[in-house]
Amino acid sequence: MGDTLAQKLIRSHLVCGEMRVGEEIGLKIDQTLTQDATGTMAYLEFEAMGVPRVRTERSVAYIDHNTLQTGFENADDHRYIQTVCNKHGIYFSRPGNGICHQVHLERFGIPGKTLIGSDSHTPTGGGIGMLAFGAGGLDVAVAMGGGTYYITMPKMVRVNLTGRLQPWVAAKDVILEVLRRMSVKGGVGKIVEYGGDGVKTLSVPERATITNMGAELGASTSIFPSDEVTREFMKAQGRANDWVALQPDADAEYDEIIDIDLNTLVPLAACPHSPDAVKPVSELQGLAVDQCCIGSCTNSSLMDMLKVAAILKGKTVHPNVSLSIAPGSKQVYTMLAENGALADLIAAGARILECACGPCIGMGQSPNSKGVSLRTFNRNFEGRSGTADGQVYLVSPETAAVSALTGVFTDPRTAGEAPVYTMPERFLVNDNMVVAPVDETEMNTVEVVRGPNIKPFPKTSPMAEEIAAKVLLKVGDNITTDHIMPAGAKILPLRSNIPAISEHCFVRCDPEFPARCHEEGVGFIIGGSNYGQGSSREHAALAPLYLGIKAVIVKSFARIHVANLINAGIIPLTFADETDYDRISLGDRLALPDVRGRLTRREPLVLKNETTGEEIALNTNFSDRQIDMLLAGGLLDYTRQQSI
Ligand code: MIC
Ligand code: SF4
Repeated sequence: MGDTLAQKLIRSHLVCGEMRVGEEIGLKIDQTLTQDATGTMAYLEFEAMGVPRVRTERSVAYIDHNTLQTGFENADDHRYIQTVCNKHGIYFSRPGNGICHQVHLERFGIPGKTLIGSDSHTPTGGGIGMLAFGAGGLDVAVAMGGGTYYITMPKMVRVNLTGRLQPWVAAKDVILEVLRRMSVKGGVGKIVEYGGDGVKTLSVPERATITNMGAELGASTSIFPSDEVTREFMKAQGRANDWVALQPDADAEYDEIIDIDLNTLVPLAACPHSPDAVKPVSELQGLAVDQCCIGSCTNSSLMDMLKVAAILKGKTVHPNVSLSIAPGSKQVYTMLAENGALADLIAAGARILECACGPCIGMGQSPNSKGVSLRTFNRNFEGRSGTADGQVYLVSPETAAVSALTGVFTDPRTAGEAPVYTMPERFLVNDNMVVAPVDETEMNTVEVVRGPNIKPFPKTSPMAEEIAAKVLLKVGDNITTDHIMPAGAKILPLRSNIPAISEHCFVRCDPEFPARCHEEGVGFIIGGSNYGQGSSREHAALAPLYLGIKAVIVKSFARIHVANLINAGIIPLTFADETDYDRISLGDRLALPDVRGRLTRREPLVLKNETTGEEIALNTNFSDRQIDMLLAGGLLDYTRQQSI
């Protein structure tokens, strides 16, 4: 039996473990990326490890999230990241250069290489055939130091594409269709590999839209083959030499196959508040729209922008709609300016933003109360826009642009001829906003600048013999990292200050949670299925760590979050029988007797509900490495004990 493309890349990067589904495997990482909202912590962790220079082939730090500088904090963090990168051998993409995933695809990604990034949408790189994973900052720090990256060997899903997209139907509609079929937890423990005849009809930016939003499936990653289309893209970026052809073996076997006929797809929208609440746009036709936002790492390529400019050209945005547009990178922005398309956007009344995450992470442009906002982004979790009752729909750039003109939800197929635009043969290449690090021989001349908002990594301690504490929070299914550790313009500047950001932990679910934690000192969290879906932010583990949470017990976890909990030394546990979730209430006193001894001896853990007197069985299928990490008090302590 042959290998799937993902299996081939895993095999060629395998450091340890057996490639058997469900087993832990270790991978060699060729490239890393960070962004500024997770980057400060990642570099503080890297510094704490004491490795002088990065050992990857290429590591890049991007500034794209915290670009709204309403106080000194974000600017201080940018300065810290710039200096720490300069010293330790990391390339620094300055604010203004664009969104990490878009720029990485354009300028640094290489087919066949492994990439991990401290951002859940790192699988965007799968659009050019990279094996790219979102990870916590600590995992990225370890990889920068030359350490192995561990994942659970995933199942393989093949999405078989046939036919060709019809006019007005976009790559966004392909991934929304996959989300409709698989749901936000359908990809957990799986790699989604695209293949079939339809692949060659999709350009690299379109493929990247699809692999980017594979994160919303909960998938480990998504990947496209590297073919002639990829070669053309690399060539247009002046990087033809980096191209290699990559295909799965003809006799590769997949655990699951999904067939999608591109001819039959229609414009789709993910309704509030989940990326898998997908309906045809035609069913929403006529709903009044307050805002449209075009951009984000999912849909901010030159191609997306040119389409939108062609739709808006010579027209005016509807009086009741605010339309914001953020091109994905300096390359995209400059090319739009040079070919006149930017003028068409401005003339139509679009509010042009800098090339950064912006409204996607709640950095400005929050909609009005109960406002209907059509966004080309990838997440529409409740409150993420910054407006608690905002109604965010995820749509293609075509649907957003056409609806911005009509003022109501509009199926773009009703708008006449599809937009005509031409893609240039060459992209404009100018890497003047990427700062190369100093040579190793000069690293001691660089002083790392730390602002007053930058506080050290929270204190960890080895696992206790026994844990006995109250349930300080009980939540339901599909809790996102935006519930656990909200983002937005007010809270994001605290990303380098765990004590301060912890005061916002879970406040959207229960405003009293931080205070209760301070009162009790230690505690448990109980949750439902797919707990921790969404972002890679390790703050969703570090804030609970700081607040004294010792274990999180749920029906099931999302992949990156469970790794972050272990990295932080918090024990992630699942119920052996999901109905036991109902046998625990907020405030119950729970105990994990002899937890240290039992984990050391690889014995199952038993949870005692001391309030009801019941015993509850738990799953404890940790790898030896994970157990050692938990016993040590997390990855940082574990790494200090080992030599990487
Ligand atoms: C997101 O889209 O939620 C973010 C903001 O990019 C996060 C990273 C973060 O929280 O800093 C992600 O996707 O990992
Ligand atoms: Fe930035 Fe939004 Fe992409 Fe996250 S999903 S990296 S916030 S653009």
